Amino acid sequence: MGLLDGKKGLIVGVANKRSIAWGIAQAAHREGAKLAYTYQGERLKAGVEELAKSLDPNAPLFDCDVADDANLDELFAGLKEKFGTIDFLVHAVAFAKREELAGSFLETSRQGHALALDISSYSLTALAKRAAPLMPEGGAIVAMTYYGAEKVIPRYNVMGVAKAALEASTRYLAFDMGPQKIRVNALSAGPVQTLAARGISGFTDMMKIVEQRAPLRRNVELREVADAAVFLLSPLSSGITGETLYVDCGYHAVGM
Ligand code: NAD
Ligand code: 0WE
Repeated sequence: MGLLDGKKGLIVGVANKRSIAWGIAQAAHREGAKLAYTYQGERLKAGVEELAKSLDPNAPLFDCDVADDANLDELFAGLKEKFGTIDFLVHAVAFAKREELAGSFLETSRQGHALALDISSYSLTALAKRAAPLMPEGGAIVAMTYYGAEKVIPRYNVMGVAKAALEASTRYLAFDMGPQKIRVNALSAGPVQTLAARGISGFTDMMKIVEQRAPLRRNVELREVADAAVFLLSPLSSGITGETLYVDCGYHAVGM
């Protein structure tokens, strides 16, 4: 008996085998879910296709740029055709221009702010709005966030502002979608070595600091993040919505 037996879900944000979205897909599959995926453009298609097919040769795949409303409409039309209804949605997408994640937040440009908020925050609302009609019997939505939403993490900069907006969005969406029995939660993961983390200067040092200061004295594993996501998608969390769940080995609980 799996926690997600008979459930269908859409996973947004797989880039490669290190992606948090892929970890969640594997855990959801293990618990019995049937999955559809999006990939961001032709460049990522073959890789995501290979991963998706390794779990289910029939998994539906859709090209999707979350900044494009028409593209999102096509995605949900296609998903409706393939799955009819869905039970859950995983949002694991973030983007800011590289230069915004270096130097000081003071230097954030108007355009850089708008782009980061569009891709990393508004996209959740855009997806949720279109997912709702496919969830007539209720459902669950999980979005990935990070501690930089709540406290200053040097160089996370405008992404911290975007994640704060994302977390606030989960609460407003939870309020609006609750009457339709759709739960909306955020999962705040500690640092994980992924494509989005690679090339961020000082990332390895940050992981060392977590190892020293987190109550569990180690970094979180992708498997642990994925299992917590499954919990938020499953009936085990039926009373939880509008929440941000930290899966960070306790780092967020420590003040000094
Ligand atoms: P990743 O690079 O594997 O995933 C990021 C995904 O965002 C990619 O699949 C990319 O294609 C997608 N994306 C970016 N712009 C897009 C667009 N315009 N349209 C569609 N897709 C787009 O990295 P990840 O670390 O797995 O990131 C997934 C989520 O987890 C992000 O929200 C990130 O902020 C969050 N997160 C990551 C960490 C970490 O340390 N890696 C920690 C906490 C939260
Ligand atoms: O959310 C993230 C990273 C998201 C991200 C990553 C990139 C790298 C490539 C968004 N946009 C881009 N744009 C690029 O061009 N994380 C939680 C991982 C992360 O990123 C940091 C961190 C942590 C942790 C940046 C600075 C400081 C800490």
